[in-house]
Amino acid sequence: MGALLETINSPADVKRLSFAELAELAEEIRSFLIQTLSKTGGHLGPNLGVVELTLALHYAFNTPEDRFIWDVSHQVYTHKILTGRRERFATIRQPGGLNGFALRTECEHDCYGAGHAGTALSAALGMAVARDLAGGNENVIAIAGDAAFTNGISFEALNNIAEQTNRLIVVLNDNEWSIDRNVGAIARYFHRVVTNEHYQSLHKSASRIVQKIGGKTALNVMRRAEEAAKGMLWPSMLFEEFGLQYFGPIDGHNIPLLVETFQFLKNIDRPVLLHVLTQKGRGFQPALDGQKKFHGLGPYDPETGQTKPAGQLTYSEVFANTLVELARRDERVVAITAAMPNGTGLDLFRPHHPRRYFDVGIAEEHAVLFAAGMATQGFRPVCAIYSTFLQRAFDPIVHDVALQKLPVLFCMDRAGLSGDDGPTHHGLFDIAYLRGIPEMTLMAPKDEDELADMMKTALTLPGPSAIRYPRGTVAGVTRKPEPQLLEVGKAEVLAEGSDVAILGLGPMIGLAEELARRLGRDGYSAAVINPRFVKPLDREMLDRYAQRVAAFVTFEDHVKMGGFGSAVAEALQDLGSSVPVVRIGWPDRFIEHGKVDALRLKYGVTVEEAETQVLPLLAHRKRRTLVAS
Ligand SMILES: Cc1ncc(C[n+]2csc(CCOP(=O)(O)OP(=O)(O)O)c2C)c(N)n1
Repeated sequence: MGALLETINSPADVKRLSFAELAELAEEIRSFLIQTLSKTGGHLGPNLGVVELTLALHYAFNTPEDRFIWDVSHQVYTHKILTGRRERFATIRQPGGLNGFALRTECEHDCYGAGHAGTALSAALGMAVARDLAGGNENVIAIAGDAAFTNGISFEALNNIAEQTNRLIVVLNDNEWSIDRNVGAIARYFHRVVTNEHYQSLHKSASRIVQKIGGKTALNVMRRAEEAAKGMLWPSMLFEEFGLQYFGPIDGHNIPLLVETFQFLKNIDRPVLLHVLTQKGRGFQPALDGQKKFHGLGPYDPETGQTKPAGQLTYSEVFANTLVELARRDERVVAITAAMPNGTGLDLFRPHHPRRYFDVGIAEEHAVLFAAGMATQGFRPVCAIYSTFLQRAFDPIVHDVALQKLPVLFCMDRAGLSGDDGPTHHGLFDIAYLRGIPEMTLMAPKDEDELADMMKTALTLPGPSAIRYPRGTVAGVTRKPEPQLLEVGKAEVLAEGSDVAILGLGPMIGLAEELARRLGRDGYSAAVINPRFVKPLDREMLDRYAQRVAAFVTFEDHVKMGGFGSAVAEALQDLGSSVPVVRIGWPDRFIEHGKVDALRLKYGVTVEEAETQVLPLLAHRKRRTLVAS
């Protein structure tokens, strides 16, 4: 760790440094980030881009009194380092360690938590208005990336800011990247400014003056240069139309300029937007060359940026490859992503069917409505959206897709516990939010071969459907040459049994099989069932087993409340059965970040827990078996 960095234990320590020392500290932080994340993994690129911006913010403002609200908050690593978490920083994203995002419970300097995009402006406005009502004087600063402005909520906030307060600072951190390249009209609008040569030369000379003489004069010169550039480049002045005074764009790596600007903006009695230009991945060539990869990644070589080869295919890749084939046979199939072409695998689909591939930006609600529109015209849209991000689109799924019986397929990647990212990213609620929606068909494949079958099946259905599958690599089963159609609402019985029926949803089938083996060793006859469909549930199968078994066990990688086990219990009650159901899944609380296996153990999402709960329910069966023998 660098000599300056070792002295930084709070924002007050930052304020003691000269600008030259701050620049040095920025470089020390960069190498610290590169080294540390090479072991832990994390959002390297975004964090390398905001080192100077974060230093300047902490230099010019005073948290926790002043409030920083970071959009997504994947870029808060320097903020964590500067706010008393330097020594624990190597624990980031590790079990029991620092979370990878801002977390209110982690530190008083994290005034607002996030993990999903587009929330910062609205939340910051709420804080600013609360301050105004309470007669406070603190500064409220929202820091949001350019891609966050492709999200509707940011614009809903912009529409409202000037009406509600005259003191709010919005920092637009423009690096031209989302995870992939930022897309759409807003991205092009920002890009125009960045690439204009005339602006670039004005900008350079203004920055030079700031560096040479510093102080207010320099800022005025800078502002005049920016004004000239603005007048030419921003005819419609988007933000000014919204009632925010616009400043910039300024160099987001120039600490004196940033500090000077923040100090100036503090005293303006109008909401303002400061446009800063930063370079994602700055200071690490592999990250500059591989923007997508280094947005967020696992451990890597700190010299070369090399990562371990993936080995086994992921569920996302199988999804994408299958969709390529299905789209080849059916021209109505189109694929939609909300700024996640890489994560969902759809960047593999794109070269095969470029005209049928749509990246709509970080805009899940829009993605679903767009899909609904296409479906009304006879297309078969497939929305590839992570389980956690589809939460955003609940109403369009109900009101637009399901109510109108439109055949949109939702492929929900990262369904289940996501591990290192933590509670903002766990996909633990999708069954609960989808299974109550009329017309919906909801499936979970036990392996990659069945994922392909389910996709093929879904594309024949007259209405909406959803498939949930987990993060990570596939089971590695032998694939059929062709996917086959599944009978809707029909479970697959993998092993017959008469004492207990064990249902393992999706890849949780492995736990069901293991429980059956253990119970078998104890002399019980256990049926193992792959439910395939959460909705419609195979009631005929449930009824059949309810006649003979002493208990059902359900395993799911989802919250128990409202999940698959609940669906089974409800169905059994409707069938007039009083056979008990042991439900194994996640409890009614938010699950922290950590390793999946360790968290399963901690929260009882295990075979052992199921065994403990089910054995007392089977005791009388054992006696019978023993007496009979
Ligand atoms: C609602 C939602 N959809 C998708 C994501 C996945 N995601 C995380 S960061 C990111 C890109 C953010 O880009 P930007 O705001 O420009 O910040 P940068 O990483 O470029 O600094 C995306 C799409 C998310 N966090 N939230």
